[in-house]
Amino acid sequence: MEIQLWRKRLAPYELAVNEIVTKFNHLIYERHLEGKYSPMQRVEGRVKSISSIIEKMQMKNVNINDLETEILDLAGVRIICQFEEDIFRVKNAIGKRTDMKVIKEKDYVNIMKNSGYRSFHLIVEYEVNTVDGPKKLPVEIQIRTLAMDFWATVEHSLNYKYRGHIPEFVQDKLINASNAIIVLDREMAAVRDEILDAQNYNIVKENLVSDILINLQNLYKVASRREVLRIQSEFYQVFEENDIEKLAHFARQLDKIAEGHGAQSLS
Ligand code: 0O2
Repeated sequence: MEIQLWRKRLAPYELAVNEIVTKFNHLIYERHLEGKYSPMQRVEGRVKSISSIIEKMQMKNVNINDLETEILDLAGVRIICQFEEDIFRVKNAIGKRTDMKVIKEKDYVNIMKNSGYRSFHLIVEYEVNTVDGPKKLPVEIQIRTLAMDFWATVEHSLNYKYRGHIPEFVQDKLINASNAIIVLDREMAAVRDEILDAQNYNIVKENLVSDILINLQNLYKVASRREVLRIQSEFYQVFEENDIEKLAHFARQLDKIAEGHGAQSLS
């Protein structure tokens, strides 16, 4: 098939990946705006490269006419979580979405592949609107922890190096590493609440500081320089104290001052 035809055939998948990645990233953004922890840490996506599609078609003996029905990971989205239990929270949340329908699930988290690979896979049906009208297509969503992702990335590059024939002694090491990751993820789960508290604290603090700085910047345009300098030096003092309650109180007071000056609507 000509390269141009490949591109045309893969274009809807490109759109699906872009839309889903944007939607999931927006969920992370909304969580952070609320000063809350997001079970999704990072989202990435890709359309399978033409060479790896051809390789997979040859390996699975798939005819080009059956490409879309036989190869279900032409569009792929990967969600990275911090903790193993987040994988299942994310998977359940995806199951409740109205813009995609789960048509297949593979739990390689609890049932590790022989290679040592662990991840939760979903195939969802997703509709895109193309120039030729609406088109429903499958998208593979892989959900894994940071540690599982590290393992998969390393193993993937080894597979590339050894062209699928990783020597036995390397394979044994990879299985050991995967087992070590199970232990690591369980250990991290035990201190999850502590870690979340610390991270939430940082998110709340970052949001407060960002709001304060925007208000100060806007006040410079409308209030007297002396007043803004006074507020600014008060802010530095409160910031130095590292007390989130005081910082929140300061942010609320500043909000009122900015509102009084009509400074909040300034960009
Ligand atoms: P790439 O280069 O990542 O795209 P099936 O449903 O069994 O008919 P499939 O697609 O082989 O078909 O299913 P599976 O096993 O769920 O694998 C899909 C993808 O999961 C793979 O895509 C990999 O991305 C990942 N994966 C599965 N097994 C392994 C593994 O042992 N190691 C690593 N690193 N990744 C794995 P591709 O097309 O193989 O590769």
